[in-house]
Amino acid sequence: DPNATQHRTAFHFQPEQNWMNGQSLLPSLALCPMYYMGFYHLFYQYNPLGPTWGRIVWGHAVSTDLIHWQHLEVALDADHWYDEKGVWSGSGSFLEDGTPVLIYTGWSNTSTQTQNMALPADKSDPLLRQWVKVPQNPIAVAPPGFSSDKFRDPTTAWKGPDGEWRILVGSSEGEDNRDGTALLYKSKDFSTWQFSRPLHSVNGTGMWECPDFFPVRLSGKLGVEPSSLGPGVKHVLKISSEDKKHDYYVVGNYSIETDTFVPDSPQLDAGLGLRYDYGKLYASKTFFDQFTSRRINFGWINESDSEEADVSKGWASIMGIPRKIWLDVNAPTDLLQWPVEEVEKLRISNVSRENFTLGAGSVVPLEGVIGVQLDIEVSFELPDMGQAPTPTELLAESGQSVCKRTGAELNILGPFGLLVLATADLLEQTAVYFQFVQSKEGWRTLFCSDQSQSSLDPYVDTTTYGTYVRVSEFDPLLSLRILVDHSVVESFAQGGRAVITSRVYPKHALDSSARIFLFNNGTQNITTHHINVWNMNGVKMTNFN
Ligand code: DQQ
Repeated sequence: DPNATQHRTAFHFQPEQNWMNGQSLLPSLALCPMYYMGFYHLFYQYNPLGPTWGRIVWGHAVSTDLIHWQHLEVALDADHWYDEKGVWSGSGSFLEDGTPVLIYTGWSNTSTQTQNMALPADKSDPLLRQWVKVPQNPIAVAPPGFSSDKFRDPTTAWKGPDGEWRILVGSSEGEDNRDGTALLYKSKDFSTWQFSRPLHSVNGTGMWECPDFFPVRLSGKLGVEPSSLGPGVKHVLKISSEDKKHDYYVVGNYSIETDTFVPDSPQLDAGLGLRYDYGKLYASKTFFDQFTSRRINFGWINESDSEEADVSKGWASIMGIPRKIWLDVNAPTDLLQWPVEEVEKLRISNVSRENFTLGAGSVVPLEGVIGVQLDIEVSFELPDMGQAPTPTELLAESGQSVCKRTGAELNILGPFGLLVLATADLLEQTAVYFQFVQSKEGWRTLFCSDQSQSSLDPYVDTTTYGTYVRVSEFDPLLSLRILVDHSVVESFAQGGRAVITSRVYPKHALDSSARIFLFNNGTQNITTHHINVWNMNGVKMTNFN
C-alpha cells in the first residue's frame, strides 16, 4: 500500500504497529497521593505478532492529557491456562484504599471464557507497568445454563450501601442463545464473586460484548463516580452488539435494593437503544476522570479497507478522540458527546469566515486551508421551511437509508455542508452534511457522512452513514464539529447530539493536496453563520523509558 504512511493518524491513538481492538481503561489515580503523577492509562486489545486479530494481549499506554500517549510494555500476557489463547476485554476499578484492580476475560486453553483478576505488582509505580494475576483465578466461569463461549468483558465495579461490589459480564441466553444479556456478579471482598442474576436482557439481540454501566447526573456536564446513586442520577447501560457491530445505550433507573434496571425508552431500536456513533465505533468504555470530574468515553475504530491492505500497512485500527459524555437535559433519553477539550491544544493556524451565502447549487472552496489534520467548526442558519413545497413522499425510512439513497445530490432543502479530504478537481471528497426531509411527524433533519467518493481506490468500504438529529425550535443554528486526521473523519452535529465516524483512504487527497469546500446542493440559498478551521499538530507517540 503506497499510501500506508499517509493513512496513519497523527493525533488519534495507535500502537506503533500491528492489530488493536476493544479496550479497557483506568483513569489517573487521584484518590491515593502516591499516584499523584496524573497518568491516564489505556489498556487495549493487542496482537503483538501482526496486523490481524489473533492471540490477544493487553497493550498499555499512558498519557497526562488523553492526547499525547507513551507506549509501555504489554500489561497482561496470555500466560496462564485460563487466558492462554488470549487476554480479552475487561475493565479497571479502584478499591476503597485507591488500589487499582483489573478484571478481564481470559480465553482458556480449552476455548472457554473465564473472568480473571490482576493487581499491580508495585502500587507506588505511577506507570503501573507490572501486573500480577491473582492465585484464585478464574474468579468466575459461565454460570449453569449459559454458554462458556458467550461470557465475557466485565465492567468497572461499583459498590452498594450494603457493602457489596458488583460487576456485569456480557452474555446471551434463551433457547437459541439469541437474547443479549448483562449478567450481574456480586462480591463482599472483591475476591470471591457470585452470579446474582441478569441485570437486563433484550430478546433476539444476540451476544452483548463490552457492557458498560455507569451513573450520569440529571443535569450539568459533570460526571460522577461509579458507585453514585440517588435521585440526582440516572444510569446508562451500553452494550456492543456482536450482531450489528455497533455500540448502543439506554438511559434508565437502577435500583440497588432490587438490583434491577428499567430503561426509560425500552422501545428504542428493538430495545437496543441509541447509538453513540452512526458510523464506526465499537467496544467503547467510559471512565470517571476524578481530576476533572468528567465521564469520558473512549472507543475503538476499525479499518474500512481490506485485510490485505492492513497486512501491507502493518497496522490496523485506531482509537477515537476521547469524548466527554453527559445527559441531554432537553432530551433525557439521550447523551451528549464532545471531544475532550485537550485536543484543542493541538490547534495551530486558523482560518475563519463569517456570514456568507451559499447559493443554490454551489460548491465553494475554502481558501487558505489545506491539509489532512484539521479541527473544523461550522454553523448554518436554518433555512426557511415555509418556502419548501409540500413533498409528495412521506419518509418512514431510517436516517442511514435516506442518506444512502439520496447521497449528497440535489434536493429541495439541502443537502448542504462540507467536503473534506477533497482534491481540487473534486474527484475525491468526503461529504459531511445536513438535509431536511418530510416524515409523518413533519420536517426532520438528516445528518450524513457520504464516503462514496472518498477514494479512487476501489477496494475500500465506502458505505454512507447517516442518522436523524434532533433540532429544536429554539436552536438558532445547525452546527458541525469535524476532526479530520488522515484516514478518519469524526463529525459531531448539534453540539454532540449525533456523531458519525468514518474511515477514508484517499489516493490523491493526501497532505497538501487535500482541500475543504462548502456546498449547497439544495434549491434554496443557505447562510453560513461562521466557519473556523484549524490545522492540527500531530502527536509523537513515544516509548517510555
Ligand atoms: N473482542 C474481544 C472480546 C470482546 C471483543 C476479544 C470486542 O473480549 O468481546 O479480542 O471487540
